[in-house]
Amino acid sequence: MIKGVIFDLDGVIVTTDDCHYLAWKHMADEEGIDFNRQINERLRGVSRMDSLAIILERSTKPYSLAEKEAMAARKNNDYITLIHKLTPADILPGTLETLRILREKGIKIAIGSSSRNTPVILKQIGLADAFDAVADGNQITRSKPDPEVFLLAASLLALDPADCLVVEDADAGVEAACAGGMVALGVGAAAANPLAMHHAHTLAEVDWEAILC
Ligand code: B16
Ligand code: MG
Repeated sequence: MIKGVIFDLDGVIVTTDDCHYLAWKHMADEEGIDFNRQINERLRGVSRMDSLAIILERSTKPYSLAEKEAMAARKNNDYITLIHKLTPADILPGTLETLRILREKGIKIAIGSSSRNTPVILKQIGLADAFDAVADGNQITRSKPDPEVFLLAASLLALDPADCLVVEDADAGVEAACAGGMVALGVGAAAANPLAMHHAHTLAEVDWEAILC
């Protein structure tokens, strides 16, 4: 029986795809590295340094760890400028109604995000106090597809992972949920993921009665 729902943030609650894309693109252009929206899709749910490693697949130049950290920091500075423009209008369709339904049913709700910018994003969209627990990239050492962030969210909710459902837009996140012994609802880019037990294009389409029964 589902007692808790753990939401991924980027791509599920709010769309930050463009902010990530523009910030990585700026950094890649400065370094003369080929980067496009197709490669950006591979960064979904992946940590900042793992994202940089994917981008550097197109570079022949050897970068030291210090240089890589500086590149990631440059990207993040641009990204922070962009996410400070987010407002509650950027909350994805069906999100607020979903949170209301789950609260009404007594289901606990949490965030399980790879993003170290989770606190800023939640503040910008006015949902800083909307969840019973927040697990994010600041509290974990292993990024999705490792289940660490979702296991942390379940433990913060004081729930058994088997009693939690994870909502994810990334294949790496669906994999992480399954590896943690949770069922997944794939949305957006993960709407057709075969590992997810439930599927929907957006939260607005989800039949919670059917999922929670
Ligand atoms: P940051 P999620 C993920 O968030 C994004 O999908 C991914 O593209 C990003 O690289 C990662 O957060 C790290 O983000 O640089 O802000 O720490 O989908 O797990 O909510
Ligand atoms: Mg995501």
